[in-house]
Amino acid sequence: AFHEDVKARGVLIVVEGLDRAGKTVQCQLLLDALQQRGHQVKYIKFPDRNSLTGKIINGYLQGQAQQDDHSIHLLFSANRWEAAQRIRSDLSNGITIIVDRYSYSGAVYSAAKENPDLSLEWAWQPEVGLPRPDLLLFLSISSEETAKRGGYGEERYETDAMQSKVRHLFERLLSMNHGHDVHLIDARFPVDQVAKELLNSTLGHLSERKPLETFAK
Ligand code: DGP
Ligand code: NA
Ligand code: NA
Repeated sequence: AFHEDVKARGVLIVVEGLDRAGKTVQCQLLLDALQQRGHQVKYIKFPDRNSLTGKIINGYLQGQAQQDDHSIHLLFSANRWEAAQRIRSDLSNGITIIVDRYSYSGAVYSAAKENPDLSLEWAWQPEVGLPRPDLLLFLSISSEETAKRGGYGEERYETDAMQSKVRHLFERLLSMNHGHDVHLIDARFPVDQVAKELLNSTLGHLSERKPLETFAK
């Protein structure tokens, strides 16, 4: 029948969490597991430090350049908008995309600066209109636990004070209903166990046929 010839679109999966929650390792394991099952899957990461905006963001994160809080916020958002068309076309070609950080990091890391003119609500606005993930996998862990994981790196934001604010803002942002599925995954467990949970959460979404949505106003 005609319908069986229509290829299902790919699924947009976002993995979020604090620095050192294990996102990048878990994204890789999920990518491998889905590919082994015969799915076409891609991994992308934000910020993409190689694009034009990404180079500015990289300099900022490494402490080589100062930036106004609002200005750098909008550059991080622009870094996602640069990729939006590509995400749409890959999804419509049946490719599932695993995204390592997205709009949620975008809003909470900027809001955590406690600049009185940069609220969580303000920070969310430039994300409105971006492709909305089908599934958000949040690697849940406290900032005390991540701090025990061999210390942070050298980058801006990798401090106890910042991570603890980020953690609370993630909770606030996730409690606002964005209309998509959110799975909280306990990231304190061993890597294999967390990977199994991520895969189980994902398998239920792999025949996504609803049209892709965007973050609503
Ligand atoms: P990573 O390469 O995943 O370690 O991310 C770099 C750092 O940048 C990390 O501390 C999280 C933060 N970050 C990621 N996306 C955004 C964003 O959109 N806005 C802000 N302000 N920070 C972000
Ligand atoms: Na980091
Ligand atoms: Na990132």
